[in-house]
This record gives sequence, C-alpha cells and structure tokens, in this order.
Amino acid sequence: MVVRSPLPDVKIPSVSVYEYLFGDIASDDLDRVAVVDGVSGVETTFRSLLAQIDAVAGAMAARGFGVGDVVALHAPNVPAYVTVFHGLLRAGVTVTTVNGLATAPEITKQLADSGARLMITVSALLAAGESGARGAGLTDDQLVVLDGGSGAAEAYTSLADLLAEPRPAPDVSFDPATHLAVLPYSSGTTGRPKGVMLTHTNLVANVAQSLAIGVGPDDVVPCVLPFFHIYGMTVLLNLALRTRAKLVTLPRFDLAQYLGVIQEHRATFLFVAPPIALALAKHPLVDSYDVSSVRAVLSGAAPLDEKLAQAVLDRLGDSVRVLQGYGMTEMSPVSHCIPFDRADISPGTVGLLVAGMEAKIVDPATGAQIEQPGEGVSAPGELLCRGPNVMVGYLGNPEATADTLEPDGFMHTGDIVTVDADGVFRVVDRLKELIKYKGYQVPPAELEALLLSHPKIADAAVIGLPDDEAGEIPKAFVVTARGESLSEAEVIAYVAEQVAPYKKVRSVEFIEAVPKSASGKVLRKDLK
Ligand code: 4UU
Repeated sequence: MVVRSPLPDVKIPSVSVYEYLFGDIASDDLDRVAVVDGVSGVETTFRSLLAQIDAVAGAMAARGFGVGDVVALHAPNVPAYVTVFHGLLRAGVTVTTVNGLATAPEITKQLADSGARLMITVSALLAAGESGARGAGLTDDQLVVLDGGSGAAEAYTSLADLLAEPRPAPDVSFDPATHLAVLPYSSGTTGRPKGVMLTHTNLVANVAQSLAIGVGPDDVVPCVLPFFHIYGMTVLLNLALRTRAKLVTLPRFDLAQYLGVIQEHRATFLFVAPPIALALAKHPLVDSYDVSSVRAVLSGAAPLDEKLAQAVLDRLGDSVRVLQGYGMTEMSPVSHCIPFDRADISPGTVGLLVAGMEAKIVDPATGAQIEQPGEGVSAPGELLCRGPNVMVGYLGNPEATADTLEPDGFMHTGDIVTVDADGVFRVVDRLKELIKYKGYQVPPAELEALLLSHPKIADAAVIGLPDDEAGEIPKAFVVTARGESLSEAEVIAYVAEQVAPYKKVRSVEFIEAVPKSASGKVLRKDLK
C-alpha cells in the first residue's frame, strides 16, 4: 500500500523560485526587514534585497551568464549570500553550492564535475576557494570575492563592483519544471558525492510543502545552519523569505553568539541539528541568556532522540514546541515534518508526509512492501518517497540515478522507518552507508578511496560509530600492507590533511582483512 500525506494539498505554481518567493510581495512588506547580519547588526529590507537581487542578476547577464551556465557559490551565512544566490537564480544560472569547510581538492572536484564557469567566494575562504578554482582550470577573471577589493582579494571583482553597475534584471525565460535551479552535492545512498539536479519547481514545491512547519511573518529565524546545505537553503533561506519572516545570519556556530542573537533579536523559531538541540538542553551557558522569545525548535538532518527532545522542552518551557523534520538533499529536502499545530505528535518521530508526498515502506531483504497498520505500528523497512520535490537525478550519472529512482518515480532513501495508523513516521535505522557527523554528510566511499591511496594501506573500510555529541563519528578499519607498519595517528593525520574537518577519521582499528560479500561489497554491519 502507498501511504499518502494526510495534509491538505498545497498549490505548486509553475513559476521560477524568484517569482514564487517575491512575485506577489505586498507593498506593506517592502520596508520590513528581511535579513539582519547577526554579527554587525546591519539590516536589509525586502525593498533593498530585491533591488540588489536585480542588480546581481543584471551584472551576471552582462557578463554572459544565464540559462545553461553553472556558477559555484562558496560562502558562509552572510546577508550577501541571500542576494547573490537569488541574483544568480533570477539570471537563470544554475547554482552549485559549496561547503565553506571544503578543502581545495574537494572544491576542484565539485567545480569540475558540475562544469562551473565562475566561482564566487569570500576573503575568509579565499585560500581554498582560489586554489580549488585554479585546480578546475578557472582563471582569475572567473573568481568573484564578495567582500574583495582589498588585501589578497584586491585583484578580484567584488559584490560592490557588481552592485555598482546597476543594470535591470535580464528577461530570462525557462521552464521551471525542467530548468535546474541548483546542484548541491550529496552522496545519496552510496558512493561519492554527486550533483543533485533540483529544478525551480522542485524548490518551489518544497517551500510550499514546508509551510506546514508553521513559520510566519512575525517570526525571527536565526540562520546558523549553512545555506549551502539543502536544509539551510530551503527551510531557512527560502521558507523564511517566502513567509516574510526575519532572517538573522550567523556565519558559524558559536553557542554564546547564537544565544546572544536569540536574546538580542527576540528569535522565535530555531532550526537546528541534534548537536545544537543537545547544547540547548544541556549547556550551562543557556541560563545566562534570555531565550523566552522562542516558540519553536525544529531539529533535522540526523536523528533526534526522544529523551533529548524532552530535555529541550524541560529547559525551554512547556509552551515551546519541539518539532522534527526529515528529508534528503534529493528531496529538496523535506518529505516529513511535525506541523506546528500538531501537538499530539511526539518530537521523537519525524511526523507526517508533507503535502503532495507519497511513501512506500519495503522490506530490504525481500523487496516485499510493508503495509500501514490499521492500528499500532508497522514493521520497519526502507522508505521510498515520491512527490514534486524529488530530484530529476544525479548529474552525469545515469547509473546512480537508476539505482536511486524507480521508473515509477519512487526514490530510495536508504533509511529504515516505521509508520503508524495515523501516518506518523519514525526513523529507526539507516540502511545506506552514509555517516552523519553533526548532521554533515561523510561518505565512507570517499574516505576509503583516500585511505587506499596511502602506500602502506592494503585495504580499508569506514563506518559510523555512535557518539553522544556528534551522532556518529567516522571510524576506519585498516589492513596494513605486507611488511609495513603504521600508527593510528599517522592514519588520522593522512586523512585530516586532505578533507574538510568534519570528515576526519576519528578512530582507527587495524585488522587482518576487511569482511566482504561474495560480490566484493564491504560488510559494514559485521564491522559494526
Ligand atoms: C533521522 O540532512 C538532510 C536534510 C535535512 C532536513 C530535512 C528536512 C532538515 C530539516 C527538515 O525539515 O539532507 P542530507 O541529504 O544531508 O541527508 C539526508 C539523510 C537522510 O537520508 C537521513 O539518513 O540525513 C538523515 N536524516 C535524518 N535521520 C535527515 N533528517 C533526519 C531525521 N532523523 N530527522
């Protein structure tokens, strides 16, 4: 049986992201504050945001960028991110969003794979951004440094340069149902990071579907989860803009600064990953700040333990709603959430399918479909989802696309779930190899390939080890080459030099042989 969303259908207009977010903005909203820089306090109204988006779109068009071009955006959460991201989309450009923690080789891979013709970075990330871009063959005039114009970034075009040549936004036309808005990278259910093809309609649909979360025009939303990741992009950036909430940007997570922003700006809706939920529940610093303005905390990107959800409630007070959302980059990302007004749903669950979504639960061993029970809870099985927010496929990778998307449109999530008679889902396990460190994706296949490139390593496998603070930490099992010797510290250092910090191997065990199936697949369950 297919489980359908119990929520009323929402209208998904066939328009661009820009048109959906801003096309019908009320004149009363234009002078309201859209974005606040959480560090400097500088405010941007909707009027000024729209003017800047137009100017960026115009400058991009004047430089020859439009439909068919890919531009990489490599920046932390700053107000300029909002302007540039939407300026690029408005110009018809496809944006590939790059993790601010990525190393130069990681950036090079993404730029080359996505075919990006321009790299937009900031001076704080210039070292990795510059060498990553050069590695992919980009020249200096294909690099923009948003806050450039001085120091090491002197030579590069800056955002001020782009805004100083006010040109009207170009007239671009494309079919929102097929034109790619963004190419975020995700490893999906297996292998290395791949470009996830999301159309304008995918992003529009997912904002419309996420309205159930309950963000509104009176909300103040601190944006500490990164905009480059699909959670930050859809649920923070786009949902908050569409609902005319106020965004407060924070470039990195620092608990004191985050709490300070909550207090100073009277934040109401917190979007977090489980490690921030843990800090809100347990950290002594929370007592030193006034967080009484908060009315909801939504956790996503990794499992939120029921007890931790309760601890957040105990700390922040019973009138606060603790919610959970679930999804995947490949679903733009939200497929499930606990709607704000459904206080009957436990925050230890991921709630209901969002409007317009369908799900199947399948026994991974037999392929047999598991039925939704008339009462009680179903048996666990792999979740498959179908809906208007599901990706077109992986860029240039038809095999991975075919492995993930069924011909009937259902997509494999690689997560094990149960559902009850009311349509409430619970994520109980992960079938796929992906490791989540503080909600960040760590693809084992990528670390295994790196380990195998070490001359003293004959074979290797990486799994996620449960960890109270991070959720999971990457652990490597290493087979040392014959006659060689290697220490745990050497292995850790070798990986750490080449990957973003959150991907570091944090524990190593030396073994005789990596357990594998007859077909050569690593038996990760045996290692666990
Ligand atoms: C157990 O992390 C994301 C998306 C996060 C998101 C989605 C809807 C946040 C808020 C929201 O409302 O995307 P990816 O692609 O980085 O990682 C996807 C994987 C899932 O397949 C699952 O394994 O991250 C895990 N995951 C979760 N696991 C995501 N959310 C949850 C969750 N519980 N709530």
